[in-house]
Amino acid sequence: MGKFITLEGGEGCGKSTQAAILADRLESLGFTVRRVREPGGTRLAELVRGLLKDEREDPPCDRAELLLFLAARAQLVEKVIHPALASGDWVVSDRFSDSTFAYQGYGRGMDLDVIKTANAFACANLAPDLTLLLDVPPDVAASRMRRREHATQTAADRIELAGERFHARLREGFEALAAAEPGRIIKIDAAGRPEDVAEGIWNQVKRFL
Ligand code: T5A
Repeated sequence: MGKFITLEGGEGCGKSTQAAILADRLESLGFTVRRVREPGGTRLAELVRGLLKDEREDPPCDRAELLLFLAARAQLVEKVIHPALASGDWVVSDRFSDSTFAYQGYGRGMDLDVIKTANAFACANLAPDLTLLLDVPPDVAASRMRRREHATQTAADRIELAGERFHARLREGFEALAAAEPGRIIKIDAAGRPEDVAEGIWNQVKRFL
């Protein structure tokens, strides 16, 4: 089996940037790497992603939101992640189950035990070998998001607009998840330059080589 690495954190913490750097570095060492994002990564899951991020006229209620994230995950695990790991490839995922606990559990206030059971079913009990939790102070994340919105002329999506208190609960949620599983979830200071953050990540990943 290959290794399954996930990157987690709040909005604008730099996951996508770091997922790309990590995948490139692993590939340069000869590993075959499948890079995916959640929600997304298959045609069906990308369609669900569009609904989750952008549906404003009939936004999903909390239970529907949870089930849509899990439906997208089930499809990604079945069609992409499991086959890749089984053939010995590495998988680097931009978000996975911990986001559901943080956003739908701590953020929306849904029952964590319900999420645990439903999530285990959705991903057939697959858990990452290593999760890198990118931590940035909220003001740094907010200014990165503003800069990106300005540069790409895009607007914040439905979840990004959930409000300051929601995002503060997420951060607490991720902290609690990391404290509960210190062997798997490693917190990385992600406020610095991309190359410094990448080095912190690499120091954790290289023990799996
Ligand atoms: N969600 C997801 C749930 O609610 N439940 C779930 O179960 C799951 C799986 C996904 C949304 O869905 C939610 C969470 C999200 O709200 P998304 O668009 O994938 O939506 O959102 P994010 O995952 O938050 O991804 P983002 O692209 O918004 O943020 P990233 O990937 O963390 O950040 P990144 O790398 O794109 O960087 C943001 C900006 O900062 C710059 C980048 O160039 C970019 O412009 N940057 C830095 N600038 C300075 N220093 C650094 N070190 C920098 N690193 C990046």
